[in-house]
Amino acid sequence: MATYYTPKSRERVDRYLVSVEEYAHYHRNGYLIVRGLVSKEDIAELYELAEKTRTKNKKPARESGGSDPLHEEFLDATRVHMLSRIEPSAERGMLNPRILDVTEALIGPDVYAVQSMMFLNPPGRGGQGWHQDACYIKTHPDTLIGAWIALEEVDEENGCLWVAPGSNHEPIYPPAEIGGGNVHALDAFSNLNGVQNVSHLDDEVNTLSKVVAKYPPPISVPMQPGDVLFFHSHLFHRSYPNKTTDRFRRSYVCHYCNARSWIPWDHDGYEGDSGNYRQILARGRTHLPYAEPAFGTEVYLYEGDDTDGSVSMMGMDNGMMMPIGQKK
Ligand SMILES: O=C(O)CCC(=O)C(=O)O
Repeated sequence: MATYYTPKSRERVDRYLVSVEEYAHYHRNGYLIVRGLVSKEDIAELYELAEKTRTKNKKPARESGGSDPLHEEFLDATRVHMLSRIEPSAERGMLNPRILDVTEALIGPDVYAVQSMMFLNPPGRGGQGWHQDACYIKTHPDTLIGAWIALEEVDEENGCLWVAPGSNHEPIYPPAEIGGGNVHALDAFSNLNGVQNVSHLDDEVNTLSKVVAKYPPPISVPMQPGDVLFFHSHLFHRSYPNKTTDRFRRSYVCHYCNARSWIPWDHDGYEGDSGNYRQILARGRTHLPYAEPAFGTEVYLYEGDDTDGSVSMMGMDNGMMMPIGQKK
């Protein structure tokens, strides 16, 4: 007998409900901005963490990073990865229920929280050239989504994000330098050619800029604290260095995927086929390995019986589809 699975999230008074228009906008354009999604209190907690991180990470020694365009950025601690594994407030930020409400609708119902990055971007620093996130974090099936949370006002001056609307419909372009990298079904394409210098700030050397040029002009995404930009992992996006002399650009960026995807990535070192056991199950349920929140942040998992109120559709001899309910 079949087993049905129709998870329903637990109700909360502050639950964010995604509209049909928002869903369609995300899938059509590859991004969705939800204004004021994260409360002032929750932003204040993340801002405080950004400040703690910034003051702790001042001036590490510089070494040559070879050809990696992100190397200097890490040395200068303009961004710090995976604080969610060591800081309770970073875990709470990554598992923010209202952010998960949106990811549940866009890529769920089952959701893994995969990665967190704290961006500090002091004056003159930061920025990342055109790239697609699924090039860095592969998921099978391909379900990765980013959530970019503004911790303060961000605009073109201090280095907000830019997106190329509609470019989410492109495949992932294989980085030539690493022989293709994390690209799905590369051999199944006739003309998916390698690209150079992905993430490089200079469009002359970052050849993904040629793909971006096929689309209408990219748009900047100015945001206020608490606004969240959700973006598809195939979407071409970038940021510029902070051009101001007196402002930071603090933001918290997290990645999620459907919790039925394999994830050959665990950030701390690839250890084989699957890093799923390091990914936190944040919504729904999964048949795959998963981690629980290390600091006890509450997550709203599916607790029902698989057969609860489930209905499937079955084709009938007369050509109609008929709803049927069946217990296992
Ligand atoms: O915030 C930034 O400057 C870049 C972030 C980004 O591109 C990403 O998270 O994929």
